[in-house]
Amino acid sequence: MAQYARGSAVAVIRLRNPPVNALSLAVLQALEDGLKKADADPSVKAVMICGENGKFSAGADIRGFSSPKRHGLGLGPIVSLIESCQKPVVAAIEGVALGGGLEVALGCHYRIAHVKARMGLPEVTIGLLPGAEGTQRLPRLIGVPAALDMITTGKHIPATEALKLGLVDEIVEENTIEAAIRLANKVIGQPLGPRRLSLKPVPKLPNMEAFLQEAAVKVKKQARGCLAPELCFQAVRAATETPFAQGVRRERELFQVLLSSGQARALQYAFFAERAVHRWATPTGASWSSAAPQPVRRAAVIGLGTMGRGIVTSLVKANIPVVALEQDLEYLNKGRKAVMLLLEREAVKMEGGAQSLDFHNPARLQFTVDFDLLHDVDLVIEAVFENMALKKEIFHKLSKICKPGALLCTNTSALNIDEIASATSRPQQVIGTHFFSPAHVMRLLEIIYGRHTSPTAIATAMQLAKALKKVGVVVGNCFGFVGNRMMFPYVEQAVFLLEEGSRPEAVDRVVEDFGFKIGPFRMSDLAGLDVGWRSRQGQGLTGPSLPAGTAARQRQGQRYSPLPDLLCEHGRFGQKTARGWYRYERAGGRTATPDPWLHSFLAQYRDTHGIKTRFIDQEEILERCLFSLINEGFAILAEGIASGPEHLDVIYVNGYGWPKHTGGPMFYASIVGLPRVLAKLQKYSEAHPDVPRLRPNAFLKKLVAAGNPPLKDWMSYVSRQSPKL
Ligand code: 3H9
Repeated sequence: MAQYARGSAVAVIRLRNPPVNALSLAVLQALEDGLKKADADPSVKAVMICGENGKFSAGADIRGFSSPKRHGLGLGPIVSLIESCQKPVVAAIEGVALGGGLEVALGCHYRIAHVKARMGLPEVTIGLLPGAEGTQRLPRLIGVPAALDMITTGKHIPATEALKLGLVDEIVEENTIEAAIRLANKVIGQPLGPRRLSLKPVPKLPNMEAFLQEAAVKVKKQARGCLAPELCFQAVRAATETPFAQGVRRERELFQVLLSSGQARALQYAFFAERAVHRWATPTGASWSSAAPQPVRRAAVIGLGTMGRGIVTSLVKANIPVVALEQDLEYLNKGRKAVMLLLEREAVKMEGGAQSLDFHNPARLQFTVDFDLLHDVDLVIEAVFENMALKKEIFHKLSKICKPGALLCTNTSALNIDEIASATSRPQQVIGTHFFSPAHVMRLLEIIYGRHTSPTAIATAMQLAKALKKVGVVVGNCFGFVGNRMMFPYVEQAVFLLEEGSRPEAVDRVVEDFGFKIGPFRMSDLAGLDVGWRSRQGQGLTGPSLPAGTAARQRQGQRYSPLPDLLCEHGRFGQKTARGWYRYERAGGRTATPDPWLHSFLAQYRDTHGIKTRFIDQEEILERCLFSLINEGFAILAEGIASGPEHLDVIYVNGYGWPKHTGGPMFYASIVGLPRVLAKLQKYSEAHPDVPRLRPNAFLKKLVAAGNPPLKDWMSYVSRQSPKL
């Protein structure tokens, strides 16, 4: 609702819809009523609009877009009504003014903001555009380049930047509401014409056309198949070419196109999925609602390799004092230098610079080789390389040194948490925290509970994720957890496709055209082929421990491709050796070029193994890679490793570069339709009977048999799963 009140000459309209004052139908109605009342009351000389609870408004109610009535569409006319009011209207912006919230403020004649407020038009991030005339008013107020940047990226800007851009008239450090009322009183009687943005021309640029052309190319490139940024661009372009009213009509048309697109639905699903995973639960009944986190006042990180460095940086950025530990002085000094470099770079990007991070202060960041310094930390993150014996040795030591309540985290991408915990005297405090590289940049944190992990430990790890500004997703313990376990079949299919006739660049192109940031082969070159090679050697799949006489393309009766092993034997580790699935300009180079050597190597390989090269079309490439990954997702759900499909989707979108505008793998499967996914898996599985990961999972079959229920109902079928399936 919006509350109307009158004090002296200024009427106050307060947007009220906790927690973020979303502009629901009721709020819009009350806002409209309040405005009409104020306009009609001769004793009212000015109006002030603010929000309840220190927040202006986070915009239209996103849930309304998927309701059959499509609420929120009536906002544009209300913004016009504000602007045409005969009495000055002042917006008092506290907390956030986002989307429709900022559009309301743009309709006001004056805007005053608290110094800590943030503003933005984030509609693009949920697959829409600012549809309440924001694409037409903002460029008139702050110019085309700045408006285009805000609208096509959806970024939030701090009040200080808003002031520089001219988005707000004033910022205040104290009581914003009082300051806004003072301003409203001051401007009573002043002409409103110059304050009505719809009457202003769009500021000219000397080279508008050239600017727009360049911007169009940039937006398209960054959008990677996502529709909203391009349509946002077109709406702003309309502001530069047509009068206000016509621009508004164009904005509405484009808004409708986006609203009815599947992408908006997928992105809105992703928005709520990210919030849903905060409410974690485990099969034993532990959950977010009953578990309380422990405070983390001081942390330690063991191991300053690539992961450890990123984790230390992340903790320092979150203002958590850290002890960083290495095994000897040589590694410590190397690690310290690298961490300092990362922190300096981060400080440059941050408001307040190096001072705000204070990383030269030993009370905030201390480097050591002395384990005893960990005796009083609240949490330890072990980030040494993936070696079970080493990890167990460290955890054994930790359980002797650390104080009784300390949380012991292991950063691992696949190892068994229970086995690591068995090396300690307190397995209830051991938990997996799988960071993604670079750890100070990537948003995902997979949080893995073991058999004995306590609910407090899970709650504390989730709290840590929040403090680090990451999305924590709680999952169960299995080889590869959720993310990597689903990745194995995808990568396996990609390599099988090469055996059968495809090329790395063809597979990568199909996957990247689908919207992935990077295809499986470019990814493998980036990560280093030697990592997987070492792991396969450890598992006895290749290398000296492989029993003599093992068939080249079979392991334990299943199809196996030795291609990645052969590349490693040729010294092709990827970018680091300038050769992998592609060629690079130099060792460490980033520009992948298709490699004729590899093409003839593949041809020779097929000859050696009697494989007839065939043409593989894009559909087959995409389906075999994605559906095998999705199939594994159903196995994970059926086993209770994750508590819902949203968890898998949040992991894939935030940690594996899955295109957000398709919602994530499980949402994508629901859109493709489970019967189709099943039929295709059946077809590919029949063609490749020696590939178990193509065999449709029983849970998928069950959902299809149950009539393809909507994704939100899938989990209700898990417990009823028949053992026969
Ligand atoms: C729009 O305005 C279109 C217009 O152009 C008009 C067209 C005609 N609606 O994120 P949090 C919920 S489109 C409904 O956890 P934080 C959220 O789900 C809109 N619900 O807190 C959560 O619920 P729950 C453009 C919303 O402090 C709770 O509020 N605006 C909305 O970390 C708390 O949220 C946006 O895209 C909403 N608009 O972050 C802004 N917003 O507790 C989207 C939030 O049940 N919102 N909720 O899980 C945000 O970016 C963040 O929520 C915000 C707060 C920064 C505001």
